Amino acid sequence: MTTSTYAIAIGSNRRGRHGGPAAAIRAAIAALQGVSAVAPVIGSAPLGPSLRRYANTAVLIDSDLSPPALLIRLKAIEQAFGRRRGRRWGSRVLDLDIVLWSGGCWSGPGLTVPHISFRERDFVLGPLVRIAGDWRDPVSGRTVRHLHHLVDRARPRD
Ligand code: PH2
Ligand code: MG
Ligand code: MG
Repeated sequence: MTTSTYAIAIGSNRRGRHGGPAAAIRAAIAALQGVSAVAPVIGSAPLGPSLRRYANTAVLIDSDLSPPALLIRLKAIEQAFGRRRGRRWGSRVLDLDIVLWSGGCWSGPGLTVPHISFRERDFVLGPLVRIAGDWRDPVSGRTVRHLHHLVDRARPRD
């Protein structure tokens, strides 16, 4: 199978065996294979019920795996970091989400690529634009740079 590229969003808002959220993210990047680009780590306000702030970033990885095979790997890493199953959007030691795949779209049980809500999420697009601004979302036809511009402009400011 030919190698493809994935954009992976990484988030953490709970201490785990590696330390706080930023340390968990650094350790997760070290655990991933084929990393070709790493975005800066940002702090972000929680979206959803959790009260703890998140650390977020994004990476690009080259991989021969299909989207569902990669998802199995990502879930194994999440579990090795101490992630527990729990409330949807509850606080978590590590969240690894497939955002984009160079192969385009994938839809199967428990996995939709591109990620269904990445277009509205500043905490995904902010880091991602630093490493993949020209990547074109196959669903909307817009580049990551354009999508980031749209959420950034929509964000309320005081
Ligand atoms: N992830 C969620 C829900 N809410 N909020 C922020 N700021 N960052 C996240 O990574 C995040 C979230 C579900 O995966
Ligand atoms: Mg997520
Ligand atoms: Mg996830």
